Amino acid sequence: MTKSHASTGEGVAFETTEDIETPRRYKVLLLNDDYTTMDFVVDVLYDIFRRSEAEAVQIMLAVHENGKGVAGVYIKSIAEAKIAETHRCARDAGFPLRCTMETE
Ligand code: TYC
Repeated sequence: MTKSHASTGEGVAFETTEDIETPRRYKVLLLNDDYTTMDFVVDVLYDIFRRSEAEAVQIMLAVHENGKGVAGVYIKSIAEAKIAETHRCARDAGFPLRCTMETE
């Protein structure tokens, strides 16, 4: 049987903790507009951003009042996918709903 890396000190597999970085996180911001219905925004928050119904209503109202609000916080690839899905759903439904992302 060959010696394990742990016993020989060879290799780097068990010494990597110092160069593993925590992935940067991104806030996905929902933007207000005058045309998208409140119900549609609540559905997006529920279906795409996995918010509870109560949270979805609260976030939608905050965006309606303040112009923008955080739908969720994710690593980059997930944030991009959720934005793309939101824009596709909104376009398919004929609404101008937009979202953006920024670093947390
Ligand atoms: N302002 C919209 C209305 O009065 C509702 C709305 C809320 C639209 C949030 C977009 O991100 C949004 N129908």
